[in-house]
Amino acid sequence: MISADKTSAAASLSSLSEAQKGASPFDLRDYLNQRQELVESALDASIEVVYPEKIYEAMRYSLLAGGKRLRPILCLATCELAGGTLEMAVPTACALEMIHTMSLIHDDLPAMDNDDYRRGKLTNHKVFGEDIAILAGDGLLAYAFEYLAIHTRNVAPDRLLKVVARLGNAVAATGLVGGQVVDLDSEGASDISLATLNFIHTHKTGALLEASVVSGAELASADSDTLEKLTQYARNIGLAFQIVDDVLDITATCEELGKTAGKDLQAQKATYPSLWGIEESKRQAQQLVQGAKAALATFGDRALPLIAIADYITERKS
Ligand code: GRG
Repeated sequence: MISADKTSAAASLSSLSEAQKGASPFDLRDYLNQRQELVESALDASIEVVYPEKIYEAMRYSLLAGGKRLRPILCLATCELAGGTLEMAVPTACALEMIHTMSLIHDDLPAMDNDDYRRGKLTNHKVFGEDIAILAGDGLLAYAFEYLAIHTRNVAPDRLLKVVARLGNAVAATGLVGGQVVDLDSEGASDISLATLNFIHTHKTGALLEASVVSGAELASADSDTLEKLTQYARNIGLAFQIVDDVLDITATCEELGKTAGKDLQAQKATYPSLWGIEESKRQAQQLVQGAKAALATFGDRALPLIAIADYITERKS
């Protein structure tokens, strides 16, 4: 797994084209709006409310509660970069958001982070109760795999199988679950090392972001060189994303975040700002983003959406 220090050393923009440096206009806002609309309508159509209504309503409540839709958008972007179509990647994009949403539902439970708000709304267990919230998470996780297996079209079966395995690996003890376990173990400890902090976040946050980036290209039957470069990009933005998340927990308001701000300090959690301070954390995030962009140098203008998304990660306010 990548460390912030190693990646920042690798950051070099010298080989980027003028367009990649930002000389050619790319309207990220317009791009994100269009992609978010596509993802919202695909997610809305993905789950019907049938008997027993309560569980489908709980699943839809969190799945359709907004959010930046970063993971599905990354998956769609890399599928296009690798020569695939949006249609090929939409079911996997939806599955990624289902998995992400289930992890948020479980993360917010009293047994975990015990949060009342998420995406500007009451958390799932506050509305439906803990029992149903656990089941809504389980339902979304299982349905994600069924959904992409049934609805994916025009993708080579061996590539689709690889995507299924990659998503499973990102969720399991090798990914989100493992990261969450070490995070829970580290709560209240004052001597968390950078290596442990990096382990937590490369697993809790980085694993699903990496799966989002790489699976899109995999669906388009990308070659191993492309997959390797996208993996480098993903690891850099994954860590940058978490560093920014930690900074925002200190500097942003509850309204901006749509969830309780200042939770890390309150829970005495080790974070990047607690190890490095806010300014150094921002500098490290910036360097990781430069490293992410450098990994895309050979793709030319095809990489413009991914480059703009990398910049957005450090500039975001929520
Ligand atoms: C996956 C089986 C399984 C269990 C879950 C609870 C848990 C195990 C893991 C925690 C994972 C977690 C909540 C990681 C935090 C990731 C993160 C930075 C979330 C915020 O992502 P954004 O900013 O949120 O993309 P939006 O709301 O915009 O989608």
